[in-house]
Amino acid sequence: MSDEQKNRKQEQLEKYSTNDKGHMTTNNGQKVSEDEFSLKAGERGPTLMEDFHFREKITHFDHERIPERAVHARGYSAHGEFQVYESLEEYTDADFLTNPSKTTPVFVRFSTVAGSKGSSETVRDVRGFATRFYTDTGNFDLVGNNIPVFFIQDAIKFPDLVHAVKPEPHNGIPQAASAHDTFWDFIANNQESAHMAMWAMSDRAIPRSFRMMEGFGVHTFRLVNAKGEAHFVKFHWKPVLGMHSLVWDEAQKLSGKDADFHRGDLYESIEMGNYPEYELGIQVIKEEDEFNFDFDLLDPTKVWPEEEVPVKIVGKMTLNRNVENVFAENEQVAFQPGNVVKGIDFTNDPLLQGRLFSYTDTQINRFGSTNFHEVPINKPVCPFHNNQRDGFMRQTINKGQVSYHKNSLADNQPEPAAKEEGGYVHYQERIDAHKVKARSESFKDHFSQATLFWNSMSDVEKDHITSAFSFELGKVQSESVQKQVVDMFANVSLDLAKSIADNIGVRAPQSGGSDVTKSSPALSMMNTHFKPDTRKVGVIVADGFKGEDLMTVINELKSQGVQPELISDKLGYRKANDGAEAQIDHTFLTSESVLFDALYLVGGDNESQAFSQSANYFLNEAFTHFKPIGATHSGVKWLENNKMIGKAGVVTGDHMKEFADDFAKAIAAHRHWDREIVFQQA
Ligand code: HDE
Repeated sequence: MSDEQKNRKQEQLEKYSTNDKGHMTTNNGQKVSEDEFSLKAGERGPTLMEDFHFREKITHFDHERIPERAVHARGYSAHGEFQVYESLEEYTDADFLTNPSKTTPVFVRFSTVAGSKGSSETVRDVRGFATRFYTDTGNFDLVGNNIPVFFIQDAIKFPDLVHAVKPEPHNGIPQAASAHDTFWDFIANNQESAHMAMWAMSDRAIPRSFRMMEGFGVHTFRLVNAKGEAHFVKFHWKPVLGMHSLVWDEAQKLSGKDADFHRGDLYESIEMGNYPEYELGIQVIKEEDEFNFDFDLLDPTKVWPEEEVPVKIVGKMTLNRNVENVFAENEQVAFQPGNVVKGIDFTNDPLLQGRLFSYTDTQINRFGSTNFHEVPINKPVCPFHNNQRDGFMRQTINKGQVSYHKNSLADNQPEPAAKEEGGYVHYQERIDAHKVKARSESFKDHFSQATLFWNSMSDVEKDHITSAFSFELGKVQSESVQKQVVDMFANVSLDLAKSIADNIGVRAPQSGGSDVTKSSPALSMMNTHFKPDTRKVGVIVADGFKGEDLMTVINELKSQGVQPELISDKLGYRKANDGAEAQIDHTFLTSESVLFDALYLVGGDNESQAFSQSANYFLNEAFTHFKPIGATHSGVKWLENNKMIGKAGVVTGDHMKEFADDFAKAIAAHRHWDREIVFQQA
C-alpha cells in the first residue's frame, strides 16, 4: 500500500508495528543464542535460576491474558473509512459530519454478548456493532448493537440482566445461550424487556454475516450545531448487501462445524477485496417535538418507527483492512460511549447515562490502569494534552515542570479551548427536578411496540419467532417460569402465546391480546435488499463432468459477484470428460452444506455410490435450510431422486448461461421460504 493510500490511523499504528525479523533478543535487547534448551547444571541436571531468558519467556507467558470483557467477550474487528455524503451542518458541527471531502478512519468491532471469548459465533444473541471514528477532533465511539432497542430502561439493572443470561452460577451451563431458566425468569419478572425479547427471538439474532446486519446506536443522542441548536437523533447503520439471517438449525450446526464462521466470513471478504459497506442513517426529531410521540424519546426500549420518522442516509462506511494482531487491536480496543466530539451530545436516557460510567470503569479492570488510552488502537489521531499524569504503564513522557491548571510557570499551558476554538460545550439543557429513585410514567408501556414488531413480521418471520420461543422455553426446566413467560407474551399476541403454550405443553392463556394494529414495514427483514454478491456456492463435482459447461456457469456466476467453491470426495483435481481439470477446494469431509449459501450439483459420469450418498446428504440439508439449489447434467438425478424438481428455489437447465442467470436470481433471494419440506428418500 502506498503512503498516500494510508489513512492517518494506519500511519499512526505502523509506528508501533514490527515484523520481528532478524536475531532473537531478550526484551532488554541482548541477542539470544539458544531458545530450545533452558540453562541446566549438566545435561540432566536442574534448571538454573540465572537463565534470564528462560525466566523472562515464562513470566511473560504466565501474564499473557487480560480479563475478557464482562459482556461482548467474543468479537472481531476490522479497519475502514467513513465519509459523509453532504454536510450535516444544519444539525451538527461535528467536523467529520460536515465535510464531505474528508475521509475519517474507523475501527469496528462486532461481537456476541453472552458467550465467553472462545464461544461459537452463530448462537442466538444480540450482536454488538461498535464503531470508533478517529476524527480530526478526537475519537467518537458509537457503541451500538444490531437490535435498535434494549432489554432494560435503567443502567442499574444491567448487572441483573447479565447475571441472568450468563451461564447459571451453580453449574456454569449453558455457554453463550439464553435458552435457560434464569434468563427467562428475568424476562418474565422485568417486563420492560418484552420488546427486545421479541427481537432476540427473531431472525435478527442469528445473522448470516456481520456484513449483513443493521447497526443501531440504540439511545437517543443529540446533534448540536454551531449555533448551539440541538436535535434529538438516532443513529443507524444499513448494510449495502441487505440484512439476512441463518436458519436456526443451520446456526446450531454451524456452531460445531465452524465456531469462527462470522469472523472467518469478515476476514475472508476483506482479504478478497469484497469490502463490507454500511450507510449511516439518522432519524432526527426537533427539540420542540419531544412530547409529540406515543413513546418517550428517552426510553431505550422504543424504536422511532421509520415510517413516522424517516431515516435520512447521510454517509458510508467501508471496511477495507483486516486487523494484523487480534490482541493488540481487537482485544485492546476500549470503546466508551462517553467518547464524543463537539457537535454530538447525550440525552437523559437512563441507560445511556449509566453506560457513561461503566465503560471507563470496565476498561480500568481489563487494563489494570487508566492509561489504556495510550495503547495504539485507542489513541486519537489528533494531538491530546492535559495534566493527567503517571499511573501503571504510563508511556508518554510529559516534559516540563508544570502539570496543573491554572499556572503561570508554563504560560498557562495546556489551556482550555473556547467554543470557537473547538472546545466542547455541553448542551445547556434546563433541569428543574426533585432527586428521586423512580421511573417516569412515560416509560411504562412495555407491550405496544412489542406488538408493533409482531404485527410487522411476515408469516415466515412469525413462524420463526414462535419456534424460537418454543425452543428457548422448551429448554427451561421450571414450569412456573414457562407459564409466566407465556402469560407475559399474551400481552403481545394471544395467538403467539397459545402456539408457544401448545408447543411446550403448558396451559394456554385464555385472555390477553393487544389492541395495537399498527405495523412498520421497515422492521421486517423481507423488505431488505437482495443481491447475489459475495454469496458462496458449493459446487459438487465428480470425475467425468462437462468441462466447458462448468466453466461457463462458474464464470457467469462470478460475473454476478457469486463465489463458487468446488467440493468433491477428495482434494486435488477432478477430470472433465473433455480433458479439462478442475481444482477442488473442499471435500465432503472438510466442508458441510451449512458453510454455503447455495449448492450447485454437477456430478460427473464417474461417481461412486459413496459420492452419491455424500452429495445427497449435502443436498437434503441445504434443502431443509431453504437454500437455493442448482443442478445440471448428472447433478439433476439427485433432485429427481429426492422429488425436488420444480420446488421453490430449485433451478435446473440445459443452456448454461440461462441456467446461471436463473440460479443467480435464486441465490439473490437468499432463502426460499415457500418450499415444502421433502424428506430424504431412502
Ligand atoms: Fe454495553 N458494555 N452496557 N451495551 N456494550 C460493554 O464494556 C454496559 C449496552 C455494547 O466491542 C462493556 O468494554 C452497561 C447497550 C457493545 O469492545 C461494559 C449497559 C448497548 C459492547 C458494558 C450496557 C451496548 C459493550 C463490557 C447498560 C447497545 C462491546 C466490555 C446501561 C447500544 C464493545 C466493555 C466492544 C460492552 C456495560 C448496555 C453495546 C461492561 C452498564 C444498550 C457493542 O462496560
